[in-house]
Amino acid sequence: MNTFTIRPAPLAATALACIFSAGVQADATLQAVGGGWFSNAGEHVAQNDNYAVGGGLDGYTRNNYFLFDLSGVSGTITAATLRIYNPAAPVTPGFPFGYTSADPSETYTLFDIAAPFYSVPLPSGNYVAGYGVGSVAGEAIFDDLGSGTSFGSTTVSLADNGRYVEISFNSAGLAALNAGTGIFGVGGSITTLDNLVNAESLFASAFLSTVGPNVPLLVITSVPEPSETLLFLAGLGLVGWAVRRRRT
Ligand SMILES: [Ca+2]
Ligand SMILES: [Ca+2]
Repeated sequence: MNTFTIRPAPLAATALACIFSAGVQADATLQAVGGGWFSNAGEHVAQNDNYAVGGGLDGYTRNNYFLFDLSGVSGTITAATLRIYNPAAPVTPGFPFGYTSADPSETYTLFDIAAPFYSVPLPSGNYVAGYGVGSVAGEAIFDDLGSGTSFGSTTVSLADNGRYVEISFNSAGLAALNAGTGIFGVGGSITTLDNLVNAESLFASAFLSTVGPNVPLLVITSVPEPSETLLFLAGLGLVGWAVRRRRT
């Protein structure tokens, strides 16, 4: 009986499988390099990196955005999750924070940015210029952030205060990420607002500059391009050929 004999062929196949799986998949976590809101009145304050979204007691509605630098990402992105921190405390006592709504839950949806409004960093170090109340260009950006192709959505509630809200990118979102180079932007909107002047908001009191270690993240999984995989397999083939030659 040789039941416990380890045969070389399966062993080699297992080793190759381990090398191959380690070679084809990689995870990367990108920190947001920008973020903020545009109001339905077209306002965006360049230096304000508060990324609150939804309806406010001031009667304005805000859509938000996040920017990530994809320049260090290679291969094809097969999965991506946006993780956005939602505060459990106000930045100033008495201010709204986190999830604020009379409704038990709201829906937060990610959207494409059809007309990119961000660019290389401005002299201020910011990627986005300011727009005043009544700006037609700012209103168009607000609309863009909350309409068009959806990249994914999630249901949020009071239970999300003090934690990351996570949204998985759908196939359209993944396609956009893979088409993106350099700075990539994604818009966000609460798509379950009523028509009343009240607070139905998320991420209130959340500022990129103050969330510190809880900075919004884009967690991605990628695999090498087919050409990279072919090179990798070609490399394995050469190793196998060399091993065989040494045995002969
Ligand atoms: Ca859009
Ligand atoms: Ca609502």
